[in-house]
Amino acid sequence: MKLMILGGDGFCGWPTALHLSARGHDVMIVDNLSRRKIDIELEVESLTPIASLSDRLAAWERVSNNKIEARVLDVAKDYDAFRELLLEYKPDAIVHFAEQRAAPYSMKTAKHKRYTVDNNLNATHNVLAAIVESGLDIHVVHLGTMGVYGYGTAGMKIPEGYLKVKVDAGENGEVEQEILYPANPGSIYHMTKTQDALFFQYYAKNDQLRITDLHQGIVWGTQTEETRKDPALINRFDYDGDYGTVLNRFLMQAAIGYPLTVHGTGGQTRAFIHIQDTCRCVELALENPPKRGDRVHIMNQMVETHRVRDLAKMIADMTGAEIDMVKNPRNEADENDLHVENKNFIDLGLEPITLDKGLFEEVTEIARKYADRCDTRRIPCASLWNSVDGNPNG
Ligand code: NAD
Ligand code: USQ
Repeated sequence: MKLMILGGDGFCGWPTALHLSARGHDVMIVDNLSRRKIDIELEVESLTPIASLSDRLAAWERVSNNKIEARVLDVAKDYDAFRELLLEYKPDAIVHFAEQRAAPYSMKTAKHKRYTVDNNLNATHNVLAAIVESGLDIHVVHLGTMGVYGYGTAGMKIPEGYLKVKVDAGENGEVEQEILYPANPGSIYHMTKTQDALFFQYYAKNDQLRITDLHQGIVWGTQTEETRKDPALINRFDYDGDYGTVLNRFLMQAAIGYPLTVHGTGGQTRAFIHIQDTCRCVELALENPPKRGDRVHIMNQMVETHRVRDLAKMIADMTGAEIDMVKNPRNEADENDLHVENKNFIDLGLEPITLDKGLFEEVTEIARKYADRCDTRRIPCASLWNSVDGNPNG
């Protein structure tokens, strides 16, 4: 297949681009390098030393004999250039990772809220509008989030995107319908993903675009089969309070002897997936596209659920790390239960990688190796959720 990977320089996009190139697909990366620029803004760097995009691509060609093309382009802003690129490259499918993905960053100030909304909604809408205008039949695989469902306790297994409901229609009796699972975003970032979902519903209905939306859980791990092949291929590792996600942060904190930062009671339960499985799931989604006229395919891209304080205890027991119960900077429930359906990917052949001591060790080894690159001042989460908590920017 000819594949265009939007956001292919990022944490999920880079290993996915390599994974697909290694399996014989023609790959073009499109990225505006905004994630690297945000590191400069936040005065922090990936814990792992990441090579420039051109050095990454040269290293990949050297170790694999495969060439990945790349274009530096802002999908949210450079609509005409993006449409022209589609007409020139004519991809069979687009994998869309190109959004601002950190919930804390999206809550920092009004400026960050507005940037996240402008960037994410325009990127997604530009992709859809450009496909229609190009007249090409391109399958869109979008990386969405489990967070669209919200983190209340649903009292049931969360289905894959759609919910069967029975409505009391008065004299017409009971009406059965299948609706999009009610959106319940917990941050401005998560809200942009719930709005992406409406764009997808509309374009699948009106223009018969073929769209797969992957509701992904928290990704952990760093390296994949391909990124291990050369130091210049190493994946990024975010540990700071805005972009670092919980499990990678705990593993890295344990490795450098920093007490594990559990927010509040640590009662939040979340869904997790290893980065290698992210690559495999995208491959499976590409191999199993919807037909024209199908409704949006929605799959829950997650493997297991865990409560934050249980993860902290597991890592503390393994490593002797201390646990620090810090005041929760977020506006979220103290406790939630989470049960998630992931039958679609299992039926397509996903053999899930689950939390495993060996993989933990790999992450902690990386964290130990690059510990001198860690700026511990950047570890605490400094972005507060709402004005009620005294956030002057809320
Ligand atoms: P990331 O920030 O590391 O990568 C995103 C990439 O997209 C970056 O390289 C960035 O420069 C690029 N980008 C952003 N806006 C762009 C634009 N307008 N034009 C061109 N390029 C642009 O994030 P990630 O962790 O790789 O996440 C990728 C996607 O997966 C996101 O959409 C995110 O919502 C989703 N996701 C990530 C996780 C996770 O735990 N990391 C979990 C669930 C879903
Ligand atoms: N948390 C801690 N301590 C920390 C960091 C986080 O207790 O040091 C808690 C948070 O309060 C939250 C939970 O851990 O309850 C998860 O936080 P996170 O930062 O790991 O994940 P989140 O903000 O939900 O976002 C990440 C990705 C996002 C993706 C989402 C998938 O950044 O792109 O969409 O995971 S999901 O969580 O399933 O919606």
